[in-house]
Amino acid sequence: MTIKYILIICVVLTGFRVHSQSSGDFPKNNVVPSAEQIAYQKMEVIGFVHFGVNTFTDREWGTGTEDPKIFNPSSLDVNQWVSSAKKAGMGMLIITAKHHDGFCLWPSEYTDHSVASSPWEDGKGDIVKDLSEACAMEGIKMGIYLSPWDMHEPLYGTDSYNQYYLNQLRELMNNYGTISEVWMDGAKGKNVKDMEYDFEKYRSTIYELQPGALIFSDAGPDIRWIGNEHGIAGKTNWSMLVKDDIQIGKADTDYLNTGDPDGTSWVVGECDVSIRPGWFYHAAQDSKVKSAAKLTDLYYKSVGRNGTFLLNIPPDKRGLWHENDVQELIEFKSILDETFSNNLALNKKVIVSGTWNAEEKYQAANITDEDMSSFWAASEDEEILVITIELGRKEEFDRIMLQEPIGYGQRISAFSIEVKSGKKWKQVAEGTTIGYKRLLRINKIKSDELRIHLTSYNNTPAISNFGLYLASERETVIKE
Ligand code: FUL
Repeated sequence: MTIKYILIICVVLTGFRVHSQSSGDFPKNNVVPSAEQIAYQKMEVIGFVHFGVNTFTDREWGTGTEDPKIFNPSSLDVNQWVSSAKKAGMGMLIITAKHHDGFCLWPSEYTDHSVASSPWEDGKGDIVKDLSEACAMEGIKMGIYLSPWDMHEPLYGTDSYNQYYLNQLRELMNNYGTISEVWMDGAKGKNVKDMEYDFEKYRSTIYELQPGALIFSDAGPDIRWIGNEHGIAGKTNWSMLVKDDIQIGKADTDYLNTGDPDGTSWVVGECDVSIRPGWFYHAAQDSKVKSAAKLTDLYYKSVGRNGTFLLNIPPDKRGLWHENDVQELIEFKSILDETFSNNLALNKKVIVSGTWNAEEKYQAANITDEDMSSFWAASEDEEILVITIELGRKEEFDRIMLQEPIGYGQRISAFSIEVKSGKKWKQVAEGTTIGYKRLLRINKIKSDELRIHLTSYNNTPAISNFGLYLASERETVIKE
């Protein structure tokens, strides 16, 4: 072979390589989450803290006429909340800095209806500050609930109230370190003065002062209400939404529950629920704390359906999370750990019919490596997508986990799972969306081989992780 031919071959080969590299990266969908939204979803479980004058009046909604002197927790200890939250695996705590009654848990310059007028710490205390310091110490994030509806503030109902709300937002966003989520509750009583909230300005102020914060409301823009207060996402749950037409407080709850496959913005669903019947502490509910098994069931219905689980634990009149609540929380975490600590599919063999651009980076083995940053991507235009997992020996299992690499968008809208039973294949589960995480509960079965069929998607599908587990016996609910 002459030098000339060798050169031509080299050029052609290099050319091919360059071509395959430049087209090598798996393309993203048009609608994808921000880095903050991905980090938020990975937290999975978040704590909510409803605390205020209602704790002392035994009410769920106050009146706005409460005397601040009634706010007097006898042994408030935010470290007890934070350390319990940490033990329960929570990544963030969101506090009701101001609930609908207008009473502020920090000494706001703009009202005397706050802890500054209470006997607690002789009016010199600041619960938001204490909590932000405790969270920073334990390495968990903090979020703020600041109710737009304010029953106490005389300006409410006038345009000047927007400025009052913005002033309080500025205090909270400026003085308490990093705030990771701001909760804008859409609730408002009947026969309340009309009030046009300037949500646009509220949002721009939050982003200006806390650029990494995510804003929650019915309409996002970053996190959306899941449409119920039971902690339950739709079995179909897209993280996309057409949010611009949604009116806070008047949203279509079914729409929020399932999201929208044609949505134009990424707005993750957050599933809020209280560990007790009420959001605030009532001694009469000490015996009605949700059991660890019930909380586990809700984990499957929130995190296991591509949402986050926002669980409220209200401090009591002492200012502590009640022993009953803490006990169930810790047990809940221990059940999850037991169930999910032994992934029977870890590093097991995966067989697929093709890989995107035949690139090693997107190889099938990424599905069973428990690494969320690696994934398998299907080859383009392939019609029938089957992933086979060989366990190498018979294993007993009843829980299945699937994850998509959501940084590339949410793609899959139908899948089914079969298990080899003798010489036959038996379908054990089917579903629609996957997203960040999909958990499936099936009856206990023994097998050494499974098949995942991806049957509908809006773009070439990809799977980040597949897991297989045997549930802790302390889980009582077995089926979807
Ligand atoms: C609702 C409020 O009215 C409840 O009191 C509670 O704060 C819940 C989380 O949101 O809209």
